[in-house]
Amino acid sequence: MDITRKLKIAVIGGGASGIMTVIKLREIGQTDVQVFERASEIGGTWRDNRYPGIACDVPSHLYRFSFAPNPDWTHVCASGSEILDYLRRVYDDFDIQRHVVFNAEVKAATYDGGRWTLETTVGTRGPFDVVITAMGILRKPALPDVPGLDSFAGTMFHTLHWPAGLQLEGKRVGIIGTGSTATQIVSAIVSKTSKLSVFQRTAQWIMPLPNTPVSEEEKERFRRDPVLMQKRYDDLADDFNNKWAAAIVGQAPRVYAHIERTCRENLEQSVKDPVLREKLRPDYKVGCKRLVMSDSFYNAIQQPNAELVTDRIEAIEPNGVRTVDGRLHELDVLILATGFNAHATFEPMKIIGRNGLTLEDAWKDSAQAYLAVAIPGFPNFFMIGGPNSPIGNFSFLMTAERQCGYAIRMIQHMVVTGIKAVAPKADATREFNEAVRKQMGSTIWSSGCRSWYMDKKGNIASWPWTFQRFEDMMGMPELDHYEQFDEAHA
Ligand code: N01
Repeated sequence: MDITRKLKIAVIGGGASGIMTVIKLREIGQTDVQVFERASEIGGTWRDNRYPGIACDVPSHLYRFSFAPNPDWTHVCASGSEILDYLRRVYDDFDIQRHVVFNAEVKAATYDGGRWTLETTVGTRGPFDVVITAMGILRKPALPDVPGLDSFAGTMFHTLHWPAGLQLEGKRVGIIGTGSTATQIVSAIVSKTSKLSVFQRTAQWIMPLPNTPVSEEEKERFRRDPVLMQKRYDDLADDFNNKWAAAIVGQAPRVYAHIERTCRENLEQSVKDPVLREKLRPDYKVGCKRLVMSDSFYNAIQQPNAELVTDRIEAIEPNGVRTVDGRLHELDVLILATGFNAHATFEPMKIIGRNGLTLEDAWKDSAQAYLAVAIPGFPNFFMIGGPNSPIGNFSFLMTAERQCGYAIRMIQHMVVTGIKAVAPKADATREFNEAVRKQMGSTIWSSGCRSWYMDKKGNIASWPWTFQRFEDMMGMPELDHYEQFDEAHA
């Protein structure tokens, strides 16, 4: 047995979790790692989303890799470009470039004889002993299912494809949607437009989150005192994981009551016109849909040139949006802030596991994984952001680090035992998913609303337990839930 055995490892995706995976693999001596990135630069969601007002609504001192503190965050919540700069810095500091193949979209991954071969847009690559997917969750835009979408004569785009240099000054702009993306955009552009029509299908609960600048003195304190910076991270993590996330899954009723009261008061106190206030009042429980964090949206929607349109959209026409009351809202620009399909996990990539089993077949009823990280019949294939990852409760970077840590532990196990391939057992996977389903019924996400957490069948694809449970499960793989394959390499 060779405990220094080097595996050949493919990572799919060069966003935050892909970069982190390379760093973590190198820490355990696994240096033969190739990252396949479909674009020509790193950054994932923070590279692709370039809309005005983009920022992370998780506080910056928490929204960073645990191993790469940053004393220089300029705001409580960093802008998209600041986060992208941070990721680029980590990428350079940790010398990740030598691992990355750019413009290499993975079209197919096939397991055969104990190894994986990838078909990419730059050719066939492999074989690899292990594949780790780090492709993000919100990649595939969801377009609105309204008639006439293609007939619009003005400028129309999904928020993921914000046109560089788009001028909105003096334009009549419409935006469909009132989720986290739309509310950031509305606040950022309302003062530029001559008229902004916001098409709301469902009102959102909004938690006020003042995004104040970080003073130079505070940055300097963090530069001088890494312990202080770590304490800020730990305090935020405690608030986020043990209070906020616990409240969302019903484990902290007092915290939940506080969140609910804050959202309700925000609406009462921020919106003066009672008619508008009622239009903005959701009819479902706080936290059922992902909360919007904003201290500027209510102000923006009350500007004289802004209009909240709550009549349903009947059709898109060349000159604008027609609502069911017969009114045509004439527009020059139409922004589709209609979110993402979070359940098309790997589409359009084809994945073929052991004995020719396709992922399409394995997931024909619904996308189910073992602990959100591995799939029966697909050995040595680990996912960051797989089905039932905690998308609705934890900060994604914290999730990604723990899921990556799980894959690393499984890889170390294979190395020290000499086992060639492992995949979770079907019954362990079934039991996990049954437990998820049972628990999900008691979460706030199941309390009667439509959200992007739900797949087409109404299954909610999140993690219905506490952060501590997630951390424990990711920290200690149950090896008897796995089967081993000692397959001869072809
Ligand atoms: O998408 P969404 P998003 N006609 O799905 C509406 C993350 N994020 O891009 O509620 C009319 O939340 C839809 O209406 P309804 C974050 O996790 C993070 O805004 O389904 N309307 C809804 O209002 C977030 O949750 C940050 O009735 C239609 C909107 O479009 C996730 O991304 C910032 C429609 C879609 O909202 C997704 O947010 C931004 C139709 N046919 C985003 N179809 C951070 O700050 C859809 N809608 C970290």
